[in-house]
Amino acid sequence: MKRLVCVRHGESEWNKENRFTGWSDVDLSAKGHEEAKQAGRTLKSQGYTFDIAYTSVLKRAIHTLDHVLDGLNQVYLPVVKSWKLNERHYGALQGLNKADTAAKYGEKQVLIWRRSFDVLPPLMKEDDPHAPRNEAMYKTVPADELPLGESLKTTIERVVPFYEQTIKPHIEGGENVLVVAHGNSLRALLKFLAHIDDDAIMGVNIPTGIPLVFEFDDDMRLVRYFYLASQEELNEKMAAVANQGKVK
Ligand code: DG2
Repeated sequence: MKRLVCVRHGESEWNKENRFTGWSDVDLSAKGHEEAKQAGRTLKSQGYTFDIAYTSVLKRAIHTLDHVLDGLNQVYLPVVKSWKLNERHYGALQGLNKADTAAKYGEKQVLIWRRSFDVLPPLMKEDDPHAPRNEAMYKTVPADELPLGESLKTTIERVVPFYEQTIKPHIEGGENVLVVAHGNSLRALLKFLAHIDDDAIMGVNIPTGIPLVFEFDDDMRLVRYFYLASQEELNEKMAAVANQGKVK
């Protein structure tokens, strides 16, 4: 049996403040650090070990991975960081409070922006200092590859090729792979791996800090996937994510 384990980073400062985050490079909240440490303890207690880890270039994911590897006593592991695993770019919505945005534009519009398959958010301006093309951390990436806003569809278009070309060969080769990423970059991967259709993916919310395990047969067909948490905890954490787009 071949295996991939994914973890969404722990709660970030902007998750806590209920702000659209996307590629804004905010750190974990105190609760997020604890969630990340707990993810490491859960994996350790259930006997998981890894051969290689992948994460985004955003610090909330990197710091989560650090805690998880520490908990596993596997800080020595090779780690690959790629912008291809970054959160979906939330365009001009980045920084706005989700509940305030729902009060202004309506919960239905916010749900479309957050969860529709192919609707782009309002785009960031090219000369915005926070546009990835103007930020030092992306200076090695050609500007025309860097987004000003992404839908789930366009997020899939960069996450899935990265998975297929870079991550999957390691799983096929029998290595245990860990990916620490984001709510929507992981929804992109989950949609692809589990063949979730464009409508059903709208109802999928990924909780922070809970390991999500994918098991494949020898031909890399998905056999099953499951979270390492009780149904009660999952329901509570998934509902909390879903409710972030409601008027408070
Ligand atoms: C959240 C996800 O990303 O937001 O960008 O605001 O996983 O990096 O915290 P993450 C953001 P929603 O799509 O759930 O609103």
